[in-house]
Amino acid sequence: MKIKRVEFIKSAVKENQYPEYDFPEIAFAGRSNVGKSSLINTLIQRKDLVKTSSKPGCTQLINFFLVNENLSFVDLPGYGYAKVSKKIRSQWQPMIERYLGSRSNLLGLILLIDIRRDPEKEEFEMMNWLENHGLPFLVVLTKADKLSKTKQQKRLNSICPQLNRDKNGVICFSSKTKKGRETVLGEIENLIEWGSE
Ligand SMILES: Nc1nc2c(ncn2[C@@H]2O[C@H](COP(=O)(O)OP(=O)(O)OP(=O)(O)O)[C@@H](O)[C@H]2O)c(=O)[nH]1
Ligand SMILES: [Mg+2]
Repeated sequence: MKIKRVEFIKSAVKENQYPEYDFPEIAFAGRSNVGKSSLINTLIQRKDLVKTSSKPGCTQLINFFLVNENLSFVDLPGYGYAKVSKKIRSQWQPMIERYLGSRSNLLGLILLIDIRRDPEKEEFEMMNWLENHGLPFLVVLTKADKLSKTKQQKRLNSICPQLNRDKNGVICFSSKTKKGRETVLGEIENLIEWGSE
């Protein structure tokens, strides 16, 4: 897939603020600071169209981007970051759940996990929810550049059985080196094809 044009459409909290278009939509979810916004920037080859930060809790709203005028990417706020105030955290969870539960053009989700961490309760809860709702998802292991190639393989071998997935459904990725970019784009294309059948 060639990405030619990307526009930021809007930020939203509630359903009535989501864009009204019904282009196929792919959402990016994962723990705060895992690299969701950076992954989107890498896919669309823009350094900073999506705001990123070394401080967790950067993305606080649901952000919609229109790609090639016919595909939508959604950057979700991260979960699991303890230092965000309880009030903000208590608003994020329902915001994400409402989005996932109500968005009819949502075709699939990219679930990001830091390659150096094991999946935890939040990831298992998210995967259960996705499986129960029949929403296909791809797992991307982020920040692969932080490990040597051998260690990346070791982490892949350790994480795949924990997720009960084979290696085809788990991609090693780095927004620093762009490793995995083409694979993620290819998988997004598969999701779109699958969704249009
Ligand atoms: N080395 C390295 N750093 C990365 C990578 N991806 C993201 N980062 C860094 O990790 C930090 C968080 O990245 P973001 O893309 O803002 O993370 P996020 O998941 O959107 O975070 P929230 O919006 O807070 O949920 C930033 O300092 C990024 O530069 C990567 O592949 N490699
Ligand atoms: Mg972000």
